[in-house]
Amino acid sequence: MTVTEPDPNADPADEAAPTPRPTQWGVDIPGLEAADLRPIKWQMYLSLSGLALGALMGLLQAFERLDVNLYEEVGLETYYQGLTLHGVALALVFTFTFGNAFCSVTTMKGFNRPLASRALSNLSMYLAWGGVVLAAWAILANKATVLFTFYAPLQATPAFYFGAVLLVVSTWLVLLNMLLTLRAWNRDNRGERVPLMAFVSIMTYLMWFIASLGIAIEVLAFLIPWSLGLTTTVDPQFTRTLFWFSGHPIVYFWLLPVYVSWYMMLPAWVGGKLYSDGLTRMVFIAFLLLIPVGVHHQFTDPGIPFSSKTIQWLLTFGIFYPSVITAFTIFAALEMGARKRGGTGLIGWIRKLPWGNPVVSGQLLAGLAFMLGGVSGLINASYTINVVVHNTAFIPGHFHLTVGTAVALSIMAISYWFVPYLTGKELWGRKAAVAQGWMWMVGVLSFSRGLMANGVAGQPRRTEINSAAYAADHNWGLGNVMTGLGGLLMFLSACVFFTVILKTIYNKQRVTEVQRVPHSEVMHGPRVKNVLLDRVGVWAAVAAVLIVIVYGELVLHYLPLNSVSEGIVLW
Ligand code: HAS
Ligand code: CU
Repeated sequence: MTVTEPDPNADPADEAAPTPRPTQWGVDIPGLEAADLRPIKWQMYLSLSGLALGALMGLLQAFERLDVNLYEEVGLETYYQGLTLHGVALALVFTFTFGNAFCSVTTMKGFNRPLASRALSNLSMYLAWGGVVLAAWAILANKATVLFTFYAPLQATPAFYFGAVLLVVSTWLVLLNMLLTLRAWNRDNRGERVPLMAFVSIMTYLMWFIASLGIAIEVLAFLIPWSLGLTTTVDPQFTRTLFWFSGHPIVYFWLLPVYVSWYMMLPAWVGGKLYSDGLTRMVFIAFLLLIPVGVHHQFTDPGIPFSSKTIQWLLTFGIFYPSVITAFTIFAALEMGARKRGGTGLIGWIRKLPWGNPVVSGQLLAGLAFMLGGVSGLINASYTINVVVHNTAFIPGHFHLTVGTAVALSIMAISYWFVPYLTGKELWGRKAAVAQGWMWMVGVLSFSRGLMANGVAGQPRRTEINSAAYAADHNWGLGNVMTGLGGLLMFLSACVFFTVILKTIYNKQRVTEVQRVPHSEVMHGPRVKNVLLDRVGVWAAVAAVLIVIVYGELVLHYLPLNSVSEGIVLW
């Protein structure tokens, strides 16, 4: 199998130039070899392992809402140990390593060349696996039941924090590799606009790199020395503030790889076009600039000045905006594609979208769920209404529509293209894959509705409800059943997903044609004069200045530190 797309760097005079060395099944990036894809494939396998473990814990949580407690049966000590596994496996492992794999490929496709350093790709993959094994051991040994936010003064064993560090460093190495590739590409293509697909991938990782510095300082300067016993006390409020500095943009680090797919691939899959090159760049730049909004997770925290809460509350409404542009852009692309396929009417065209393609239908459903996720995000972000929903079941209701569906269901749908791309195996069970997306969607609508209703009725989040003495005084029965049954359906959907994926990986039938990274056509742009939009370094500098202003104000009000808390172990 050889690559059929012309190599733009090839000398046109040299007709006989050999096509780039093919991989074992042939992919569409010139010069790419199987060894370049191997670390990417193993990042993806780690991601899927995270999803599997997280989904299993989700099943136990769904049963808990139905008053069936299975934790001891599977060898876990407590509900909270299961919840920690669930959060870490899904929010940190599944998402990060998918991004590492997927954005590496989209960067290569954008630049039409392999990443600059195969060694860095390999190192990133080994660090990710090493970190996850360390942290998983700590949690499974019940030495780190600190939930995915690991708030001090809950204190985990050092292995947990070291594992988290390695996983984060793996993402930094992916960025480094992207930047080296950008530099090499710039050298060969002086004066040209940075290809959009590469640009949005790099912006995703640049945003995350800057955002991750909060957690890096929290863990390296405070939590690790404290859990090693080198220091005895920490300031829980300050470490929490560092956590949320990264903890808000982390949700965009989960989301933006999916946005890369929605912008750069979905239009191609449905036969539409991406509306504007410049607007797309601006959306990703906005996510980079509006990093400092983490205090919207701390509206009810004491010790954070009202001024900081107000500034970050306003900026939170700013960060809502690029997602509204995204909704507009994606709808435009979908409508264009559907009308070309004969779709008519104000909304009747929706039926003409390629619903039979699991890669598309899963992402469409994920997008629909995200509209509800976005609305509930606005509810959370509204300073005064936050008091009603904060720390209630409403919040997991919100984030299972966002990360739990917009992101997770999109990743599952993308996998139906990506796993065949990485393995050269034909997708097994298309119809089952389509059904899987619908099962998830129906499941999450019931699941999140149950949580949100109960949250408004005062049900706390992160609580083993069936053993709470006060539960009997509340009218939470229906909500719990909706949550429990919805969660069960989501688990069954995950089972179908893994059946399809495993059958694909072990499929004897290889793909028969060159595997392509879908690439949207753009209606408007890029224009030569908009070159400022490509300046990765300039935007990083502007983002840094904004962060210093916004968090500088907070830190100046906050200091001196109040390090009074020794570590506690509640489990
Ligand atoms: Fe959030 C808490 C506010 C987005 C995740 N959020 C959380 C937590 C998580 C989370 C995990 O202001 C809990 C953390 C914890 O453990 O404590 N969130 C927002 C706002 C947005 C938002 C304003 N959240 C997300 C995303 C997440 C995520 C994205 C994960 C990926 N969130 C909050 C606040 C809190 C919070 C407060 C703290 C609450 C508290 O008190 O603790 C916005 O970014 C949302 C913008 C979204 C939109 C929707 C656009 C719609 C699109 C779909 C287009 C349709 C398509 C399909 C493609 C404006 C783009 C069409 C299909 C057809 C068939 C036609
Ligand atoms: Cu947030």
